[in-house]
Amino acid sequence: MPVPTPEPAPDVHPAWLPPEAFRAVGSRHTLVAGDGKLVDTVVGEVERACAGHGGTVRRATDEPGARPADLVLALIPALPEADRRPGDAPDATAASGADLAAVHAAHVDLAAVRAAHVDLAGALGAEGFALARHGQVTVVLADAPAGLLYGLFEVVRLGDTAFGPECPVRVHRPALSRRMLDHWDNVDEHPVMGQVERGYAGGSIFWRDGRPRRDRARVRAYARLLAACGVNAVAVNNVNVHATEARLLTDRLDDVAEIADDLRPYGIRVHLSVTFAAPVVLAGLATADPLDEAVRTWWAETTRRVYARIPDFGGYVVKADSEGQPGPFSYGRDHADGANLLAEALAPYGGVVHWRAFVYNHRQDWRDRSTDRARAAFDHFAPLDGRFRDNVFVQVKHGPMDFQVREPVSPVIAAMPGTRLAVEFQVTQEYTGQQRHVCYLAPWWSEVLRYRPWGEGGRSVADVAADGGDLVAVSNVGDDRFWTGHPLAQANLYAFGRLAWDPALAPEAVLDEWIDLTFDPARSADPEMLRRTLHEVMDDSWRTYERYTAPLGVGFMVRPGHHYGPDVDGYEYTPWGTYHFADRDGVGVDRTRATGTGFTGQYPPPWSQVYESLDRCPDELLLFFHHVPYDHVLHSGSTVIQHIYDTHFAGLAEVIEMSRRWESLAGLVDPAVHARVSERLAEQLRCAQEWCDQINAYFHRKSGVPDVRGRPLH
Ligand code: GCW
Repeated sequence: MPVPTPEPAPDVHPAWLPPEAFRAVGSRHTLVAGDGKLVDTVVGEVERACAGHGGTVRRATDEPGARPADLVLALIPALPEADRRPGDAPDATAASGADLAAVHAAHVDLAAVRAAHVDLAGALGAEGFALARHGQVTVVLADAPAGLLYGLFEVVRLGDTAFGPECPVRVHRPALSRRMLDHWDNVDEHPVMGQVERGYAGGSIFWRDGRPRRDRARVRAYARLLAACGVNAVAVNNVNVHATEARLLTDRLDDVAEIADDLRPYGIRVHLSVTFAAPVVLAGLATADPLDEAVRTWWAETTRRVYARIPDFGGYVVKADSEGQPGPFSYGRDHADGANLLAEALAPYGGVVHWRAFVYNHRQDWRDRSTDRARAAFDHFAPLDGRFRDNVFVQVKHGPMDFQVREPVSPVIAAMPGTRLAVEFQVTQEYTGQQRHVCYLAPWWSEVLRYRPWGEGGRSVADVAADGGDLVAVSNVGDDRFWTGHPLAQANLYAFGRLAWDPALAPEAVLDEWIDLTFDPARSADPEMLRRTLHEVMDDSWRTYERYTAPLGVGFMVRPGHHYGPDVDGYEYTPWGTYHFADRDGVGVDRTRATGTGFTGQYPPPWSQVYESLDRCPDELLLFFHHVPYDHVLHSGSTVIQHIYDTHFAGLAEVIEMSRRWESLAGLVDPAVHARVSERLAEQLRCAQEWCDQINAYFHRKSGVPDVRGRPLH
């Protein structure tokens, strides 16, 4: 039975899957070979596409169609064996003319398709697929149903190009086997954090007022969008687990199962954030000590029940001993003890623990210069390397602080060769404009993924994550009609999925894909201008945001609490460990081994030396690693103080230009999208002006150094 595709309310924006994106598939004739739930989803998708565009779809087991197939989507094991000796099988990249003829004959010769690709069988894995063009027929082959689903979405992405001239077989396999989103969604609205902690797109897509939302079509539509960009795992509740949310593990498990049912047809597994104190708060045990026998038994039994209800359940996410969440420290145990307790309970079912490394002292004395929050994750976790069970993923924020617009890569990523690591990104724009500012984050993530902790020639962050680890991001989605509040922030969600599938993709190329799917420029009055302008607005928007906010990697300078807008000293005298130390002479945090906190020593060479050295430290991270006088000369030739003035004026000017460009798209994009983005740009402009003025005024007043260009500094 084909799975019907979800139909959310008509005012919900289709994001990157508008009906037009399916024109190339839906106007053709498709044959599907194979069985399974996800194959049913594939058939449902193609049926819907055909209903809108006039094509047909049939299964290999149906009566032969009247028309030749243009597209074959087939599980290799479902194809009939060719009646030939192995030596006769043509090679995969160059099927013989006879095979080509057979493939595009009215009744596609599926045996010939199989024979042509005999070497791919078993090599594509659980999610991979191969795309080939045989004469007039496009063929997608997979070993397993998920591969067929991803293959279909690749064909959608390619559009008519997928049906172009013959080309060599292209094999696609995800670099990372788990590509996961964490939702910081609360079941009950939290008095301070609301329904979604750090959510900027309305309410939760999963929960409302203490219950699962009744709008299941919306959840299914979300699953569909995620599958189309490659995401295959979702944690459905906040890592800060409050009282109601704790119960999702036990008496509210049916609610989780309901979401799992909605996500499953698109190959997405559900994970749950749990509280480490669960045995105490849910079962009344006297302790949650990970080495206590009764605690172990409780987790084992509770987990058994979870799997009895949700057989494909993914596992637990845990924030322990962090920002007030309970953890093993209360019992004199460490994070390995804690993580292994849950891992042991999950292991019989193939489940995993994502144990977060975001552990630091959030009650720091600001007078104490020796404590360095940047050091904390490494100090806690690196010594535990090798002690975690095989189904534990230590989940590390990509930077050592907290999703600032610029940070170095976390040294933890290079410090735990004996541990599976999940690298964590933040798609929700907590510190990058809160989905009121345009800030396309893929260039930033791409930089992180390509960074080589051991220097040129060594492995990259993406390599480390791919080697037994995974990639996780905090979602930016809510029940807003544009999904992400700012319509252009959809691109960040799309890009996260695509980079997790293939970290080598270029951010501009990913943006191209997103633009083509979402805006269908080919059908607009001016395709070239539409594409170009969207690139102009978005490509460099992360660097623009960096220019008008905290300079040179120093971070924070945001309003405490909600983290929006400038407040240079907002965090300076707080317990949070987020300081810039600006005084009349200079600014920045000395994290050197020679005179500072020693954080640079957490990196392997060459970076331990590069960051230590004032001469070699990259400009953009200078104030993260060094405290320097305002007249310190950067590699760029500018002084620090002049750089601050110049970049802030430049960033503001770029936002003005961005707004002008966006206005020029009126009439070329959906008016509702245009209006929403214009409204957000007005706020971005107001806020960028505020940043520019406050930062410049602040540093002018501190330093007394005038702007060499004589601009107003207030
Ligand atoms: O960046 C901080 C956020 C918190 C968040 C925390 C975390 C879920 O301000 O809201 O809590 O990170 O990552 O756990």
